[in-house]
Order: sequence, then structure tokens, then C-alpha cells
Amino acid sequence: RSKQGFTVLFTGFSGSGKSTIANALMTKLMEMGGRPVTLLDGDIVRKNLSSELGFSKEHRDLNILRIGYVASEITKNGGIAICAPIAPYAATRRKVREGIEEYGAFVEVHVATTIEECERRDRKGLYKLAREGKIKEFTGISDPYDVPANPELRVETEGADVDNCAHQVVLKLESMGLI
Ligand code: GGZ
Repeated sequence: RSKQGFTVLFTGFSGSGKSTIANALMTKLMEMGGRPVTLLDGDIVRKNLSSELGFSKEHRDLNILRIGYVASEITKNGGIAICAPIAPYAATRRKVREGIEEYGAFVEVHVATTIEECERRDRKGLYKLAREGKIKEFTGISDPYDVPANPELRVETEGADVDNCAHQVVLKLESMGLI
């Protein structure tokens, strides 16, 4: 019997490393073969699925619920969905979990890079703009982030390389019997 579909949801601050780890995980899972792997990265979704949305709570929730719906369809069909939005609200993440667990497994991965470290790295210069008030409602600076209380996995990125972080997710998926 073939294995059930599943969704991996990476959640964390802008610049925490979600996209990078999600991409590395996608490569690893594709190399294993067997099941289609779909990456629903934050910026790709915002461009193609949520282009009219901003960053109010209502719009973020809509964005996450759309991602969750697509991921649930993929999961239903036995595929693997990897999602990497900030997903700041615990209640919305729970809704997504409930939708996906009807069809397969949901694996929440908290990319736990601290806000101080994300701001120190500031790879895209967005934290500077947020501090200057040029970007409003910026997660971790002027907008909330609910730290996941019970994620399936918490990944600490400080002092760990991308490959090692992605490998921790692979090990978790193996221990859950998903791959
Ligand atoms: C947070 C923002 C904001 C505000 C623009 N707050 O580093 P990035 O650029 O590529 O990741 C951030 C991305 C967040 O979009 P998501 O769809 O992942 O967010 S959510 O899950 O909350 O819907 C950042 C950029 O968009 N960005 N303005 N105000 N991030």
C-alpha cells in the first residue's frame, strides 16, 4: 500500500530561513522519488495566488487559508506539499492543520530563528525599512507572531547549515512513517 500524502508547513519570521530550508527539503524528497512534491513558497503564492492581498490580519489569514486549501488537495491526492509562509497566527495554522488532517498528515516546522538574528542578517533590507516605519505591520517589529506551542519540529538555524536543517525535517518525516 502506498504511503499517505502529507503537508509540511514551515512557519517563522521573514528572513528566518524558511524558503531556503523548504527548497533543500524539496530537493531531498524529489531525489527519493515516488511522490510528486509541490513547493508553495511565500513569495510565489503571493505573486500567483494572493496578488491582491496585503498584510492585515484578514489578508494574512486569507493567504494562509488559500495555501492550506491547495495543500489539502495535494495531500488528498497522495502528494507532498511544502509550504513556507510566515503564517503568524496560531488559530489560522490550526485551521489549516484541521483541513489537512482530514486527508493525511500535517507537519508543522517552526523555523525558530530569533527576531534579533533575522534583523541582524536583514538580507533584503526589510527590517531597516520596518524600523523606519516605511513598511507598516511588519511581523516581529510592528505586527504579532504567535510562537508555535506544539510544532512537530522546531529547527534552530543559528550555527546550523541549511542541509543539516533540512535533514532534521527528513528524520522527523521518517520517524512519523511518512517517507
Ligand atoms: C511581513 C512582509 C511584510 C510585512 C512584505 N510583514 O522576506 P520576505 O519578504 O520574502 O518574506 C516576507 C513576506 C511575507 O509574506 P507571507 O505570505 O509569508 O506572510 S503571511 O504568512 O503573514 O501571509 C517579506 C514580505 O512578504 N513582507 N511586507 N508587513 N512580511
